[in-house]
Amino acid sequence: MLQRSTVLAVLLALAGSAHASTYALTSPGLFWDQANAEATSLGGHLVAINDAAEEQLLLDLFGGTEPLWIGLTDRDVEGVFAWTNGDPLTYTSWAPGEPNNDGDEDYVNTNDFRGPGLWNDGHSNTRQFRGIIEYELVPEPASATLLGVGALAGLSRRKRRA
Ligand SMILES: [Ca+2]
Ligand SMILES: [Ca+2]
Ligand SMILES: [Ca+2]
Repeated sequence: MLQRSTVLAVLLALAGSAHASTYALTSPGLFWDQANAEATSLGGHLVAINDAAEEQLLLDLFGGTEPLWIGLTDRDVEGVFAWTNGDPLTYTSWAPGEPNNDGDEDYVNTNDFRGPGLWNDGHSNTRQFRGIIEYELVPEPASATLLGVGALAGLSRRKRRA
């Protein structure tokens, strides 16, 4: 069930938004893999922060003090950080000295202790946070539906004429 705060966050995201995404938080106390799985199971993904404006929006929504998992990892190729949704890495906000891969850290959280919106690579299996879920609103299917309805209407007209 959606929490009231989650609903509010989504409404705020919609109200403010040049971004075609809405956001929510996962359950508390999850390893990165668990947060990733929960986000996916809910039809979203751990957030891909594509620019400074999106980072600021997340700070406005969720604050800057609670460490939160984001969808960035270098678990596939060490040192090559990639968003789980496949977006290109166009923006980063690493805390000073990060990513440092200290003891093989592959999973990224924002709101590192060094400051709001600053990222750190950490271990999935020792740190438990909530994660930020991004739901991307894709306008194309709606347009496609309208086009489809139009095409069907045209088809039925042709059928009637035939
Ligand atoms: Ca995004
Ligand atoms: Ca790493
Ligand atoms: Ca680190």
